Amino acid sequence: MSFHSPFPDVEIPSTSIYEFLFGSLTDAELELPAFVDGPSGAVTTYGELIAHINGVAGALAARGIEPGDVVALHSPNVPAFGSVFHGILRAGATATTINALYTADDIAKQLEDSKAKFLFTVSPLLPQAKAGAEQAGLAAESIVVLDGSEGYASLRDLLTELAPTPRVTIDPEEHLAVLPYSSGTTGRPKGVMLTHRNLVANVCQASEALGGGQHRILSVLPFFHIYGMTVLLNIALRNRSTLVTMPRFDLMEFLRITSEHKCTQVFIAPPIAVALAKHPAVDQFDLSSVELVFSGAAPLDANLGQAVAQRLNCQVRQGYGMSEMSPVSHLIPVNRDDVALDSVGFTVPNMECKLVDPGTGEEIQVPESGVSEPGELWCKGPNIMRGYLGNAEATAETLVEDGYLRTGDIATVSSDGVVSIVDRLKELIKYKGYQVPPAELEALLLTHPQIADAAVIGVIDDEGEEVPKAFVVRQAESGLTEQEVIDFVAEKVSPHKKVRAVEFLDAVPKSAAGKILRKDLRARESAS
Ligand code: AYL
Repeated sequence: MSFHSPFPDVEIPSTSIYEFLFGSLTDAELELPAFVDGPSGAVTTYGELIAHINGVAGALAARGIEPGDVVALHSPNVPAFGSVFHGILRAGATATTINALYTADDIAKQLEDSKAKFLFTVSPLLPQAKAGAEQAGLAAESIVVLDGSEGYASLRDLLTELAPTPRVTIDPEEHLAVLPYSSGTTGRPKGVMLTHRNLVANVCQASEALGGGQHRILSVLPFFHIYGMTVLLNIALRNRSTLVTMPRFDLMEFLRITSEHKCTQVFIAPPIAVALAKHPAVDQFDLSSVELVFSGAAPLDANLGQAVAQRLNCQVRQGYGMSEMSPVSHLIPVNRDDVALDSVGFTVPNMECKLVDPGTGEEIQVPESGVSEPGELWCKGPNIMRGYLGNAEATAETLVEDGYLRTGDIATVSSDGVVSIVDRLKELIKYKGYQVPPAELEALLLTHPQIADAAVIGVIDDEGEEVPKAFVVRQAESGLTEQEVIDFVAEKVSPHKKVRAVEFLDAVPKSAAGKILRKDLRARESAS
């Protein structure tokens, strides 16, 4: 028994994301601030943004980038992100956004897998970008350092070329706009193929529930991740809001910038809610401009959410989704005060969902009153990805019958359509909202000469945060310590992927087919 969004369908224009966001900009709107660089206060107007987007598209075309080519963007949140991101799409190319925390190895893998022909980065990230590009065989001429660096073209260099914007035809249904990387339900990160229509659709589906209208938006959540890309960047630009950017999280800067720029909407992942609810520094700032704090990407504790709402005297709302859904499928609308914060609210317009018993494969009934039994959440709608790049097998496991996407999350639904995420079926770990694919850490652990076998799962630490924990089988007579395992991994991975707890086992529990029985490890963990 499937359930629809309780809201009427919205119209989704059949157009490129550029046309959709900027096609109707008026002369008066060109003067509005699109971006404010939080640290410096520098403003980019909508008029400047459009000029820069067209300039980037022209410069890419002049360098031989054609529709269908992939261009990588590796940058923290700075105003130029918007110009480059939309410039790539304007040229008809596909943007693959790279996590700013990634190591050279991670960068090389994504460049190779996506077959990126060009890379934009920033000077603070150049050492790892350069090493990754070399490993992937990308020449220095194909790298632009936005803020400039000896031996590389800068964004200004590109813009002063004044190369004509190419005329490209974009079929919104087919043309890939972005390729963010996600490990999905299993394995290593894969390129998530999202079309122009996917991106346009999700803006249409989620914008209204977030209040629509013009806002000043504190933008610390990374634009390279789909949350920042759609929910911050694209929805804000569509509504002629102002994005106040921060390249990294620092509580004092976050509070100062929110207060100084009178931000009205603040988007966070749950760890920031802890600081907003508990840190004494919050009282030193005037945060009265804040109307909405919106959390997504990992479960928000309802009490914590309420504490933030009380302390800041604002609304707190939660959303849920996946990179594979562009990403928003569920959220609590701003105009609804009656929805429990431990839920993820309602299915967004134009979507249909069902819950499937992971044991029997049978559909779970939606009750006439009360709350359903838990089941795996399956979703369908115009925001669902086309598949994983070059990976038909993973695509077939995720996009199943009748256009449904298997989320790998366990949910319940109430008779009035409120969905709650109650567990995770898939192996993915979320650390502070960032994806940590256990398969990657397991493969790395197995390269240690004293490790015979390993399995990694997410566990909840003393602060209530999900962290990666490794279960390790040592080689015979090895005296390897827990700390040595932690250090071994920490040296090789980006900070969010560090193993933060270790336990030694005699054997990793496995199925007859050799698959790690993660649920046995989880059961062991909750029993301890
Ligand atoms: P990815 N509660 C519980 N789990 C969540 C939540 C939530 N609110 N949001 C995301 N997840 C988990 O691709 C869940 O396991 O996209 C899901 O399958 O990095 C996985 O994270 C997807 O991870 C918004 C704002 C969605 C943000 C997002 C997040 C996109 C994260 C809707 O309004």
